Amino acid sequence: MSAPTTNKKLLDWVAEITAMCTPDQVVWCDGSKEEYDRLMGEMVASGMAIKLNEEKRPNSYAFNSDPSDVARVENRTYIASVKEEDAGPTNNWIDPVELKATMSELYKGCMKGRTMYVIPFSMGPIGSPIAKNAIEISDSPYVVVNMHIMARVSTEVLRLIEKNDDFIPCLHSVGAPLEPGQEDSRWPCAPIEKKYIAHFPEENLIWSYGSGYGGNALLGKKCLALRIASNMARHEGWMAEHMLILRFTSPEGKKYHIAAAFPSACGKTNLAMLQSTVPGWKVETIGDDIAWMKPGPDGRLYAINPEAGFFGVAPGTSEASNPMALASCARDAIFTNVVVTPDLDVWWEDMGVECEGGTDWKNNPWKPGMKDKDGNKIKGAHPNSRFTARAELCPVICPDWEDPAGVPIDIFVFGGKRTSVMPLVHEAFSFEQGIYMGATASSEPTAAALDVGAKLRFDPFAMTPFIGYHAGDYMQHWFDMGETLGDKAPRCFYVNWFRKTDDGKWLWPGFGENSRVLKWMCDRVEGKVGARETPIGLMPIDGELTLDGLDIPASDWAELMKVDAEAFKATLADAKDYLAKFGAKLPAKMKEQMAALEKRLEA
Ligand code: GTP
Ligand code: SPV
Ligand code: MN
Repeated sequence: MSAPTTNKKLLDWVAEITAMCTPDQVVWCDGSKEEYDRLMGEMVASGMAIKLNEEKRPNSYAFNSDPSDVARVENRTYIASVKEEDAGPTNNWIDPVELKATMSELYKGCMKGRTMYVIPFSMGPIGSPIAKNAIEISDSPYVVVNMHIMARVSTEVLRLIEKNDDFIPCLHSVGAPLEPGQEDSRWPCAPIEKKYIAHFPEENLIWSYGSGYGGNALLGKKCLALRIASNMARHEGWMAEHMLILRFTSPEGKKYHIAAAFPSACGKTNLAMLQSTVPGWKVETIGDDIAWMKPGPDGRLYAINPEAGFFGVAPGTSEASNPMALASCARDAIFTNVVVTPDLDVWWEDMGVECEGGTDWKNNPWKPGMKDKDGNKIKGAHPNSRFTARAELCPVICPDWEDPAGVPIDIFVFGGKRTSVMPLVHEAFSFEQGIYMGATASSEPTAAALDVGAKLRFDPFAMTPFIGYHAGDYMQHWFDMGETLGDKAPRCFYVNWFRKTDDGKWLWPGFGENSRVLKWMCDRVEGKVGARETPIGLMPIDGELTLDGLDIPASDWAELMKVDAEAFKATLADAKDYLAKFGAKLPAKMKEQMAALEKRLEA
C-alpha cells in the first residue's frame, strides 16, 4: 500500500518502525466506516470479536481480553524524562536511553506475522487551535476500531501534518510476534514483566509494549491527552486534567459549566450524564474523562473535551444509575470483558436486568450465582469491563461539545471514594484552598488499575497516574494558573458520594440525586444561599441543600455533614507525610494552606 502522505518526518518514522518491528504488512488507516467494518469482519472471522445481535445491539461487538490484561498497569508505566528529578516522586522513572534500548530489543521483530496499522488521529476537533495531531502505530486491530470511536481518526489529519510538519508519535505493540503457521491467541499480549507504557516528555513521544487494554493501548487517551499533554500544558500556560465536563442549566436558562476530577472508577461518567432530580434543572454532557483548559480572551478558563467517545466502566451501569450511558451504547458500541448472553446481547453485574447466563469475560459458560471452588461468587463481567461508545450517541450530549472555543468553567469539583470521614460536600474558602483540597484528595482503590494496593491513597487532582512530570511542579502550575485567572478562577468544591454506614449501606443515594449538590454549588455561586464555616471549608446550612422527596433519616444527614476534627487531624498528618516526599518542590503555598488548616482544626 502506498503511503497517503509525502511528509518526510512521518514517512521516516513509519519506515524506522517498520524496519524495527518487521510487520508482514503496513496499512494506513483512514477512519472510514468501510475500514471499521472490514476490521471487525476480520476479527469476527479470527474469533477475536463476537458480533452481537443486530436487532438488539446494532453494529456492536464484544471482546474478551486475556485474563492477565484487564486494566492499566501503573507499576509498568514510566515517565522517562532526561533527568530523574523531573519525573518526581509519583512516577516510575528509567533513564530514556536505557529504556529505549530495552524496549527496542523487545520491539525488534515484534510485529512478525501481523499487520502494522498507521492511525492518524486528532485529540480535539480536527484543525482547531487547541487540538493535537498524532499518529498511533499499532499491531492491534482492536486498537484501531476503538480509536475510531475514542479519537478523531481521519486522513484530514495527514493533510494537516503535511502542512505543519507536526505530530505526536505514539508507538504500540501487543508484543506477541507470530511464527509462520503459529495460531494467534484470541487476545495477544505480553507477560507483565515485559509490559512497558513509556513516555519521553522532552520528545513528546510515547512507546507502549505488551498490553492491548484501555489506557495502556489507546494511546490518545491517558498517554497523550493526560501525561504528554499535562507536560506541554505546563510549559504553554494551560491545563490537561482528568476531569469530566458538564453543563448544568437552571429553569431560567442560566448555564453553569462544571469540571470534576474524581479518580478512575469514582463516578465521572455517571456525573457527566446525570439525570437531574431537581425540578427544571438539566445536565448536558461535554466530556466524561479528560478536560483541556485554557484562559480565554475574557480571562475565564475555557474547557474542551479532547476525546470523541466514552470508554466507560460497564458494571453498575443500569437504567436506574446511568440511563444515558446505556443509551450511548445501544448501537455502534464495543464491549470488552462483559457477559455475552445466548441471544448475543451483553450483560454485567448491576445492570438492573435479569440474566439467565451466557459466556463470561473469561470465555467460560456462566450462570448467575455460580461459585468457584472456594465458595466465592464468580462474576460474569470483569469489574473493569468497559463499553466504548460514540459521544454523539449520548442523548444528552451538549450541542456545544465540539465547539473549539470550549465552555467557560464556573465550578471545579474534587473528590474520591471515601467510605468514612469525608463529608458529602464542602466548599473552599478561596481558590488557593481549593488547590489544597484537590492536591490532598484521597481515594480508596478501584478496579481501574491492576496494581495500586488495597489502602487509601492520596491522589492529587485524580491525576497521580497521569501527571507527566514532577507532581510538585504540577501543584505549582495550579497556583500559577490561579494567579493568571485571579477573580475569574472557578469556585472550588469537594464532594464524596461514597459514605457508608457501619453496616455497609450507602449513606447518600448518589447518581441522579447528586444534582441536589450541584444545585447547591450553583446557588453558592449566585450568592443565593449562605454557608456554615467549618475548619475544612464552607458547608450547607440545614435546609438549603434541598432534600425534598428524599427519605434520608436525620441521623444519616448529620453523619453526611459531620466534620470530625480528630479524623481530619489524622488525615492532615498523613498528608504531611505524603507531601514530604515532594521535598523542595512542594509549593510554599501548599505549606501555607496546611498551616492554616492545622490552625483551624486546633481552634
Ligand atoms: P474511569 O472511566 O475509570 O475514569 O471512571 P469514572 O470516574 O468515569 O467512574 P464511573 O462513573 O464509571 O463510576 C464507577 C463506579 O462508581 C460505577 O460502578 C458506578 O456505578 C459507581 N458510582 C458512580 N456514581 C456513583 C454515586 O453517586 N454513588 C455510588 N454509590 N456509586 C456511584
Ligand atoms: C481510567 O482508568 O481512568 C480510565 C480507563 O478512564 S483507561 O482508559 O484504561 O485509562
Ligand atoms: Mn478515567
